[in-house]
Amino acid sequence: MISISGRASSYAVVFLSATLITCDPGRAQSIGFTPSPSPSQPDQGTGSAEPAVGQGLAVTAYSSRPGAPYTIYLDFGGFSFNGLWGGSASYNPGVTPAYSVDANTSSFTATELANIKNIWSRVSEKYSPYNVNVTTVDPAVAANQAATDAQRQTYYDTHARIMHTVIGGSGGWTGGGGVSYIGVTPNSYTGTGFSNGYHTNWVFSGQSPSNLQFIGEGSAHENGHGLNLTHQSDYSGNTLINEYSSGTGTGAGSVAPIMGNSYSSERGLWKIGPSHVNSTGPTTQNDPNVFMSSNSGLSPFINDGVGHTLATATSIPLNGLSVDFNSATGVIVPTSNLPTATQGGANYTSDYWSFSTGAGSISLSVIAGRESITAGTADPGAMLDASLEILNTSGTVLFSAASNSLSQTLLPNLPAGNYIARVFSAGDPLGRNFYDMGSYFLKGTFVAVPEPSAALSLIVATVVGVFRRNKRRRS
Ligand SMILES: [Ca+2]
Ligand SMILES: [Ca+2]
Ligand SMILES: [Zn+2]
Repeated sequence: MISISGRASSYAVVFLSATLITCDPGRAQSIGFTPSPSPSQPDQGTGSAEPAVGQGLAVTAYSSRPGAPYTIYLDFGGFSFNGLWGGSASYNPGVTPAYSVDANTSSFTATELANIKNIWSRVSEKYSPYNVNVTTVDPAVAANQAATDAQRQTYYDTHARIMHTVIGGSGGWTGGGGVSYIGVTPNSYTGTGFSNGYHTNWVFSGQSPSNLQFIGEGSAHENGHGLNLTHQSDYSGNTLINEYSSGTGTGAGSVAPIMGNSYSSERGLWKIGPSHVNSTGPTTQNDPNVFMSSNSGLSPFINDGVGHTLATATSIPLNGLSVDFNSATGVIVPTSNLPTATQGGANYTSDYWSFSTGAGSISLSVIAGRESITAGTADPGAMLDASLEILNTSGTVLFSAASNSLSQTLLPNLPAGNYIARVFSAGDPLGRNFYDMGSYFLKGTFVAVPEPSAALSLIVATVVGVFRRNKRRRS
């Protein structure tokens, strides 16, 4: 657990029709909560002390999967919430200022803009297996429904499959590192929930605005709630030890559940594990399975367009003799759209890439993660423990690199010929019940292939020339 603003930070979570949980590690408490129209809960703090500035600041447009059925809109520009969140007097969000590292919330610095892209990429990676567009583009603007923040809010709530994540402020109005309703994303709210702002959630970046892992993991976490997940917890028998599991801790090789506390682990991952639901004891929660089974239109997992069999291998795109890492990209996902197990590479798709090389030493690397910040370099926040094999065209494995490492490199000396590179998931090799899926790209260099057709032409031309010279001599 890392400390944010001098105290342990965590995410508050609100169950739409059940229980409000105010989450501070070690003293989780539950308070009965009934959503609107019965806002009868004790006031937990009034309004926001944030300055009313910075609303609607323009950010660079980024979209991870344009056209996907689900949208997670990351709103860094500031937002003025209209009314009481969920219709509850306990939740008076008021104005959230724009995301800011410095004291000026009325404009973005170059650092803040770079941080925004970094955070967007981190959240995009978490949702890379899913048909979700993580974007900084306001769908309400695209719909011409953004004359005011109140109109924007109405647009979000009345459209299914949208979440609006406000990233800014310190959250004094509710506490925790972020807050969201559970299971609201697939619905539209035009009846009892109308104007309650169910499609708006918050990540309180002001608590630690330069901690991009906190903000990125937090944004993925809150939207996990919107898509119907509760917390991944640690139990001893039926006794709750940590509501927010921090997995295997920190440092190289560490993993933690996105739906727990993944602020400090090497990887924050989707998990099968004991969840904490209404203090009733552990209930197994299979994160991606819940996503797929409870969000209409989200299934199936995405198809990255790379051949998934030997026979349908995709040619590795090249720049000369080097792999074109900008387009040699893919996403490894579970083979089942309702996955039941994390362990074993066979539970995930493989990507088959074909290439030709001349005789000699080649290099080929699979690098886990996205590369939207610097092409050819992994963005922070990669999820996949990638593995790599080189096969002959009959499918026999010639070389393999499959250590407990996110990225792998092979440097074989190959006879000239055609080969297949297979990228696949290590498949939770340590059996920790974390899904090993996510994006990757390839890098590498091959050896020039001899040009048989050109050489043949040369030979023919030479023979013809010799023949003609001979004829001339005779004549
Ligand atoms: Ca600023
Ligand atoms: Ca690996
Ligand atoms: Zn939470």
